Amino acid sequence: MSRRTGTGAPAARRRAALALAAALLTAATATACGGGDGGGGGDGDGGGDGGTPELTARDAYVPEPITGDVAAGFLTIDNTGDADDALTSVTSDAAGTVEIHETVDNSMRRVDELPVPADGELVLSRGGNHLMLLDLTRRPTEGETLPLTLHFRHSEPITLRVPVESPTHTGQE
Ligand SMILES: [Cu+2]
Repeated sequence: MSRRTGTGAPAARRRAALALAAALLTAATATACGGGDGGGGGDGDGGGDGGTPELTARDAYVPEPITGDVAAGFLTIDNTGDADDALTSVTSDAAGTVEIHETVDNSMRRVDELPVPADGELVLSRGGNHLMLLDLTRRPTEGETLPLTLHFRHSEPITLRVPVESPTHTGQE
């Protein structure tokens, strides 16, 4: 157990945390989090046609993490409106940082935002897009809830109490 304090290497610590999280994300065959491998996506969304996005969040959960370093978050955001929106950031009193990750070719990477298309949905689920809660204030345990606030490009923020489920919970049933 080498415990390092204040050597100013948060990147290394974060990398380790992300690798751990990757392992937690089930058989997603996820190798590792690309952590900071920019990329930038670059498929700008087409802005609205003057319509309005109507967002609701459902089926949110956080599997109980094995350590207190990092936890994953999953949920679905429905857009019943007639304009596109995008999830641009997530915040939580329970975590210092919440990152938005996507999974491409079986590896995860951080993205700046994810689209919530008009009359569509954004699904965050195991093996796919997900949230990564870093710098947790303490290890969440099954049965409690965590506060999570979703921020969007156009819509008002949505604040949730997200239940902490068993480590193997999938949200399917
Ligand atoms: Cu990830």
